[in-house]
Amino acid sequence: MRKMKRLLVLGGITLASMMAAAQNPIICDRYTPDPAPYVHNDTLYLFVDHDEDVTENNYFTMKDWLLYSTVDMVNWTYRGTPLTGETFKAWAKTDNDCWASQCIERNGKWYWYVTATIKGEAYPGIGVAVADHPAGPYKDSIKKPLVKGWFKIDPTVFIDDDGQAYLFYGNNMLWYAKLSKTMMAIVGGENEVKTKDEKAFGPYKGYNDDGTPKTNFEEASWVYKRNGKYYLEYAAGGVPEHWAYSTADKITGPWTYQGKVMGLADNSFTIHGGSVEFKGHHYLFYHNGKLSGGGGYKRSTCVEEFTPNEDGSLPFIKYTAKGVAPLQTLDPYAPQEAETINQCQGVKCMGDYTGCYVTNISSGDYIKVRNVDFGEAGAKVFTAKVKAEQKGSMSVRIGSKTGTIKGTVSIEPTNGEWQDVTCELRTPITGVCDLYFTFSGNGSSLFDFDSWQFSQDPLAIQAPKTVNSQLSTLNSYDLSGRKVDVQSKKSILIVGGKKIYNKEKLK
Ligand code: FUB
Repeated sequence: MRKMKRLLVLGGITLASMMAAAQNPIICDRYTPDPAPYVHNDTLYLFVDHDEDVTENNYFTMKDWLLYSTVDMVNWTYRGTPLTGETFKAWAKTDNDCWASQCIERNGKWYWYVTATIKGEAYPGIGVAVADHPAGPYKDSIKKPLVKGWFKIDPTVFIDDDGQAYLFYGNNMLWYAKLSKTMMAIVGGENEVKTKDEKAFGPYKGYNDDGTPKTNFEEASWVYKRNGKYYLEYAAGGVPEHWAYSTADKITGPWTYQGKVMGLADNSFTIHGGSVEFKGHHYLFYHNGKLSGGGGYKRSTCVEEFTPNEDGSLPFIKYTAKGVAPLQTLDPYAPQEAETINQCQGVKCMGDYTGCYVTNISSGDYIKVRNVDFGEAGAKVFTAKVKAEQKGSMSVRIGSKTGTIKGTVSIEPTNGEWQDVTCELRTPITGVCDLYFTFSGNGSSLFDFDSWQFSQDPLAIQAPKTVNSQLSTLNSYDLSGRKVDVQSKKSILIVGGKKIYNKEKLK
């Protein structure tokens, strides 16, 4: 990893500018396969698996599941690693095989269905962990798999209009089962969907070793309903996989094959994801192997926007490096999490539901935040909340990672405390632009970075100041859907000696 970081820095402007233009993959600090998006209120949560960045990589190395979120589709906030193999230690192998998953909210509880390998066996099972917040903490309350057996992987969960929830899962074979109201038990047994039915899943290609025809349906099922029609998207065509879909008038089928939605994933023999509607736009999430150093076992989430055809059918969606357009601007005068990132180089996000931050910052690394609206009057002061063991600095640039430096905060060791450091900008930043934070110092692990904020008030300038040692946490929401901070129940950034409470207190 360190070596890769050095190469990227030495790669110079050409590589940097090429990377800056690309928006896919959308998560830059880790490999994030098998995306499962979920829309709740004004936020899109992205539940993903995690391919480890290991040198010997001739099979999947997957130890945990991650969560990111966005409100604008271009800046993604790391929300922690809420599940690991250990979460399911009662029945699953804990050190690997944390495979595809999907999470759903019901009556204020979050149910995250995962694939893991049964302890002491070679075959998989599907478990569920439950939490009060999307970022956790999650518990495996039933301490056993919901279903287990060969080919039982890749759960997709769906709640129909009558309140009945369903789980679909399978590789080459496909099953569905009703879930109980608790969402933590199967009721009425498992039902097999005949994947060899060409009318339902499309023509097969080739034969298995035992002479039986291969199925076009491969794995990664993704079920939803739109305008009264049921959609089943899935990885198809054997390996390498492409993305296809079938539809039905009833959730129990019969399914009718509709065709390809996306071609073979770039630099990955698998494809996995699903489509969602968010703020009036339709998005298809999928993975490829295009993040630096990536490949078939180091896959990353990407997203494309599409418009369903008038008859409800899905268009063929081409994958792009460009990705999607922002849905809204980001407010630099409100406290923002450092781990809200559009693109980055070298850094890593850490933390959990109590708060996250950016770490592993080396000289030459950068973070890009896209589509930031500074307004006409413009920003005059920059404040960052950091924790440092050595000297370093962070510069604010506009437009590119080598763009004009607008201001630089000097960072001194902070004795293990979080500190606000401020600087006056050389000239005000105005209008809507892409913001870059670039980091300098001697070597690696320069400092940790929790949050940032701009001010239009020159009086906001102050000497470095120790602040609440608690990490700032992203808003969650109360029962009426208003945003609140889960931990401190309020914003904790202090600017110009004044506390800024821009988040409402939890009632
Ligand atoms: O990520 C591990 C496995 O690869 C998933 O469960 C499959 O869908 C494929 O993406």
